[in-house]
Amino acid sequence: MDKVNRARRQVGVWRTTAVILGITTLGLVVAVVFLATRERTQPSQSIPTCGATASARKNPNSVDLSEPSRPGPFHDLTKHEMRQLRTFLEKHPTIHAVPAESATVNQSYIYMMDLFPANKSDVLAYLDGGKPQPSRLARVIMYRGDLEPPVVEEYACGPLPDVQNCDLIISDKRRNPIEFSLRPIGLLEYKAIFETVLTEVDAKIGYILRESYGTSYIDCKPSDCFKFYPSPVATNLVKDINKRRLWLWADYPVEYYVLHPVDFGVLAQLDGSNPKNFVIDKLWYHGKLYNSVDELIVFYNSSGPSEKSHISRHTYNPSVFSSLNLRGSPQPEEPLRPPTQVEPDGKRYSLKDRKVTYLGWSFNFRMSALTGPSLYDIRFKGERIAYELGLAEIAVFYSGYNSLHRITDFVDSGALIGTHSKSLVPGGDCPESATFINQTFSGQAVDEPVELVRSFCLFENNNGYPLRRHLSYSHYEGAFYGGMLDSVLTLRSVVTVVNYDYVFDFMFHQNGVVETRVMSTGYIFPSFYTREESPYGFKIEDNIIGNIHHHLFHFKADIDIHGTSNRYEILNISAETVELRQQPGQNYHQIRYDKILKQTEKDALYKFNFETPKYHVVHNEARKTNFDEIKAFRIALNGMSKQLLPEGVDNEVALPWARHQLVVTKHKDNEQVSSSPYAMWDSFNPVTDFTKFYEDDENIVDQDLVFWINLGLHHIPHTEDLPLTPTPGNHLTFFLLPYNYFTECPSVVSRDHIRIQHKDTDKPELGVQVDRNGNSYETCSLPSVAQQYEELLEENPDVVLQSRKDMGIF
Ligand SMILES: *[C@@H]1O[C@H](CO)[C@@H](O)[C@H](O)[C@H]1NC(C)=O
Ligand SMILES: *[C@@H]1O[C@H](CO)[C@@H](O)[C@H](O)[C@H]1NC(C)=O
Ligand SMILES: *[C@@H]1O[C@H](CO)[C@@H](O)[C@H](O)[C@H]1NC(C)=O
Ligand SMILES: *[C@@H]1O[C@H](CO)[C@@H](O)[C@H](O)[C@H]1NC(C)=O
Ligand SMILES: *[C@@H]1O[C@H](CO)[C@@H](O)[C@H](O)[C@H]1NC(C)=O
Ligand SMILES: [Cu+2]
Repeated sequence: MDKVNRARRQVGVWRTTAVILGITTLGLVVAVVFLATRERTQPSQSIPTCGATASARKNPNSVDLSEPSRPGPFHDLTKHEMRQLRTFLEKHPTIHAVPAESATVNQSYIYMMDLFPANKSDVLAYLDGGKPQPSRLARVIMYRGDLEPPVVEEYACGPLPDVQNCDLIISDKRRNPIEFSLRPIGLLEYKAIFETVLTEVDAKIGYILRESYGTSYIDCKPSDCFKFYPSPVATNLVKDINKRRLWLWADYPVEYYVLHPVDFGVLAQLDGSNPKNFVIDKLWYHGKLYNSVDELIVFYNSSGPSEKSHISRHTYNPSVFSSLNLRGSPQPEEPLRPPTQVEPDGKRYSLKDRKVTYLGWSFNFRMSALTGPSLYDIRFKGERIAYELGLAEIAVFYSGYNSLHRITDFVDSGALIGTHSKSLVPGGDCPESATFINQTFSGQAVDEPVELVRSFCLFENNNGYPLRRHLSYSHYEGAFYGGMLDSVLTLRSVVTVVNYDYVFDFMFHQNGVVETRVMSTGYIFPSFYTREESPYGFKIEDNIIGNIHHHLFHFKADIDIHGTSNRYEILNISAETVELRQQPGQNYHQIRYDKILKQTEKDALYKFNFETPKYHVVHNEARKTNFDEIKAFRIALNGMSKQLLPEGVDNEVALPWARHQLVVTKHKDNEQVSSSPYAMWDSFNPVTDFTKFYEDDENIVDQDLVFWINLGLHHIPHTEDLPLTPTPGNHLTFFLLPYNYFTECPSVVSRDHIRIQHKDTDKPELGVQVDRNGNSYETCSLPSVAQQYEELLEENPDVVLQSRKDMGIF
């Protein structure tokens, strides 16, 4: 007998001894455990089954995507409401909006119409108190190019759909009217820029462009002409609230143009509302800034070839580094389709009037044109957990040597976040089984409402990992298995703001957890390579460096735990020194937690510190657990980021929300949004100053609380960001987790759960049974793998639980 066999036999002997010992010494206890287990898991006769039985019943879930004639308080503006509102605005004696088709920058025209959510107290009185539904209002953004000086005006108009009034929105949290220079870029302005500034560029220095780059803007083959990438210069950089400056950077029109910059850009001056006054302010050429066209011409005409650019475009070919074509040798070698999601018994969620129900969950959702996706009235098992949960702002701050990247600080509300969510592709963006949902916005150049197709997708999938599981393999441990995959419902939208794509997911787990996630993908925004750019990025292709930048995302979570009277506490984790006791006189160190109640808004400002770990929990003091503990939800932040720029200068002023990872404020109806569509430009004097939300330092004990969450990441692009930034590694998430809220994990009710135990606990050798809670493979034609697995267990139950063989491992 060799050593290995001898060792095996010894282990076997030891095992047998241990088991006999176990059974004899712990016999009583084990028997009790077995009895209890058996009692709890007798399959109930009343459990219906899927498959045969189910086909006699009907899956009660349904999906209805039609637009309601009587929309609820959270529903976005319907087409009917938008049409009515537009007619009203065109007839209004002082607003007198012009029809979109004929509008010019110097007229009064409708920039955007969006739902203006009713005040929370009125909506709660309707939802919970049986009061009538509050009237629906719209927020209308009017561009008043017709006024002197031109301004932007925000109106609240209602009641919808038969509008009676439009009133300027007056609030101490948002100034109104707003300087015209701060308005989001619109289609009309863009058109005007091409007709003025860029046409002037071509007329005056087209020859420089053609000599330096082989193309220009107008006098070129259409498929060859430069495309221009816009980058706003916020007002704090020019120290003047009325100055509107926009860099336009030249890129070759190769898929994808942003990855093909040259070293030429124009700073456009777009003051006022008359496009005739749109002119060239400055230019960047070959690593230097020029104060005027003439200055550039004089330099250029008197310079030798070495002081000029000589760049030729990448010709488009299917394998150019920036294209999205398959290249290299394909994998797998043969076409084999990827795994896919199936819903064997149909949908387990319902959708009607933008309200979703799913395995105990319900919520409403919308897509604000201004701030993007938002969820309302999120409930689990009938109890409201959050009144509102949604995106508030997206920002990305760049650095660089060249004058454009140096000033580029995008605050994406200024590009209307919601309107960039469309055209989700089944199999590419969402599982094929998903429900795709259109979204309607008011148009800028057309009177009719614009329906963006497949703006959201809604799907249930299993994450491929267990929500929970435990295996007690051996007799001694009790011999049972219980586990279930984490099947979740996801509401997804992907916002494409020019080059970047942001994937926003709201996920509902069966254990009462809401997960909010953002992932970034899309193209990076690189600059033309020069040696001076090296502190700001790696050279990743012939002519480009990927400039370092900081992504930031702001979310609003209006959490309501058992009503609106809530407390925010931290569970403060610290190390303590205690006596070891068993070694008298010797100290020992361990961790503990202390509850700290946050009293005021300023007291609650949170900056993450690795040295002081803590939990953030929210509860209603009047509703404790059976054990008199806090019955709470926990806010867990996975994706916090530190904003390094100094506070109060430059464009940092536009995002004071990025100063803290978490801010808790008392709910106010006029503090609906932490940012504004003017934040891209308004850093000289922000229209909405988030610090005002907490500067009054109000008491937040037993109040209606709003949690403002900031996630982010620094991005130093690298070659594998070509062609697109991949999402793995940049998932930023936060969770709302029940925390002593339920008496046990609410997923215990899930039929997804699989339990395996011995058919007879006293006679394990008879084998095991698999309880699928009505989803038995015999009646439900489960995937054949499940059937094969159960057949395998019949043959050899030791595959899952210790039954006949002694495996020889503890
Ligand atoms: C969504 O938009 C597409 C394209 O316009 C249209 O065919 C489809 O009917 C729309 N879906 C709904 C539910 O209106
Ligand atoms: C408004 O702009 C249009 C073209 O952009 C121009 O033809 C018209 O004269 C302007 N009107 C006024 C009052 O400036
Ligand atoms: C610069 O050179 C261009 C092209 O040779 C010529 O048309 C233009 O008149 C020159 N301008 C000046 C100011 O020298
Ligand atoms: C909270 O914990 C930190 C360590 O994480 C400790 O320094 C601090 O004293 C604690 N505060 C309270 C009030 O317990
Ligand atoms: C909503 O609340 C704001 C701020 O408290 C108030 O000014 C406004 O009148 C309220 N709106 C309605 C429709 O009651
Ligand atoms: Cu990035």
